[in-house]
Amino acid sequence: KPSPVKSAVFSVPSYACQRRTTLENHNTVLTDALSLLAENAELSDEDGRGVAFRRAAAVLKALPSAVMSISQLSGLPCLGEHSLRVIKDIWENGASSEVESTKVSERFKALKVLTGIFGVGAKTADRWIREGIHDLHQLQNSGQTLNRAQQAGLQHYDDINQPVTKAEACAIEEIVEKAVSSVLPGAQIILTGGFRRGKQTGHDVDFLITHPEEGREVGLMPKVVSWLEAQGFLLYQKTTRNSYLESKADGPGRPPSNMDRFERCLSIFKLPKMEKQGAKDSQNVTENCLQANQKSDEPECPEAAPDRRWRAVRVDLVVSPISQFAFALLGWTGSKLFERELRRWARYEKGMSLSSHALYDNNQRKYLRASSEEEIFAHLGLEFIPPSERNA
Ligand code: DGT
Ligand code: MG
Repeated sequence: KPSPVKSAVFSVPSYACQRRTTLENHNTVLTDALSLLAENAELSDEDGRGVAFRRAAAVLKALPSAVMSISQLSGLPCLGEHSLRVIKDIWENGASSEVESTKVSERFKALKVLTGIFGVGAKTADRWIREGIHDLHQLQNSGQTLNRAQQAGLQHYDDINQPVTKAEACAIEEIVEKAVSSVLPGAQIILTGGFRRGKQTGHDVDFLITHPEEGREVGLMPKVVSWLEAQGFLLYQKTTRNSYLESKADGPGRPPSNMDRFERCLSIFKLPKMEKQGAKDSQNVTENCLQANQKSDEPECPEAAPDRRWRAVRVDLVVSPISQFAFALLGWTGSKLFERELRRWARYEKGMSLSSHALYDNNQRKYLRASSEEEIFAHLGLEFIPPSERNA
C-alpha cells in the first residue's frame, strides 16, 4: 500500500522498564492479536513463546501513534519473525489466520473456560481436556475431585469472570481499610495491581498492607482475615504464611525470581451490591455493606438466586514489613511484563537480583536498601516510571 503521508520510523528502547507505556494504545488490533497468541502459548506450557509474543505486543503498545506501514517497524526491538508474520498478515489480509484459527480451536476454548475457574491452572486444565472434559457441564458430571479453591471457583464462576470495576475496587478498599485499622491501628493499606496503574477494570483487586514500625505487621493477616470473616465478607480464603527468612538458605545471589514469600491471602469477597446513591456517599459504603451482609441468608446455590444483593470478587491481600515495602509495592503494581523486564534488566544489564523483597548487587555482594520506588529505579540506573506508565 502506498502511504500518502511519509511515516516516521519508530524507535523504542528494548526493555519495557525503559519505556513509558500508558493505557492509551494506538495499535489495539495488533496488540490484541499478539496477546491472544501469547495467552495460547502460556496455556499450552510454552512460556518462551508466550514471553516473546508479550514483548512484541508491549513494543507496539509503547508506540506514540498507529502503525501506518510495515517499514516503520524496521529496527524495533522484540519483533521476531513470527510476530512480524502475524502483523503482516493483519496488514495485508485484515486478520491473522493463525489468530483466527486459534480463537475458534476447541482446545483453546476449553483451556480458557477451564482456567477461568479460580484454582485451575494450565496443567490441570490440560489433564482434564485429555480426559475429555471441555466445559463446566462436563466437569461437573465427570466426578473429578475438586479442591476447596476449585469448588469455590466453580460456584462463583460467572461473578469471578465478570470484570471488577474501579468503583467496586474502591468499595472493597474501604472495607479492607476498616478491617486493618480495627485490628491494628496505624497499619496502612494500598491498592496495587492494575488499579494502581489507572485501569478502570481488573480481574481481581490487589492490596498491600504494612505498618510503619518494623515488626508490628507480624501476625496481622490472620487478624484481618478473622475480622472480615466475622463480618461475612469472605466466601473463600486461603492464607499462606511468610516464608522469606526460611528461604535465605537459597543463597543471596539467587533469590527465587518469581514466587515471593510474603504472607498472602487469596480470597473471594462477598461484596454487597452498591445502591446507586449509596455508592456516591462513600462514607457509608462500609456501613451499608455490613448491614447487607448481616441481613442475607445463605441460599443453597448462591449464584442462582436471581435477586441476590451481592457479587463475588477475587481479592488478594499481601502483608509486607516496612523494610521491604518499596520492593513489594513495585513488585505488586505490575504489569506482569513490566515486572519481568525489571528483573531481566537488573540481572543482565546491572548484575543485580531484584525480587519483591529486596535488591541484591552481585558485584558488590550486598543488598541495596530502598524506602521508595524512586530509589529502586535509581539503584537500577533507570529513569523513574510512574505506575500509570507501567502498562506494558
Ligand atoms: P488484573 O488484575 O487482571 O487487572 O491485572 P493486574 O496487573 O492487577 O495483575 P494481577 O492481579 O495478576 O497481579 C498484580 C501484580 O502482582 C502483577 O504485576 C504481578 C504481581 N503478582 C501477582 N502474583 C504474584 C506472585 O505470586 N508473586 C509476585 N511476586 N508477584 C505477583
Ligand atoms: Mg490485579
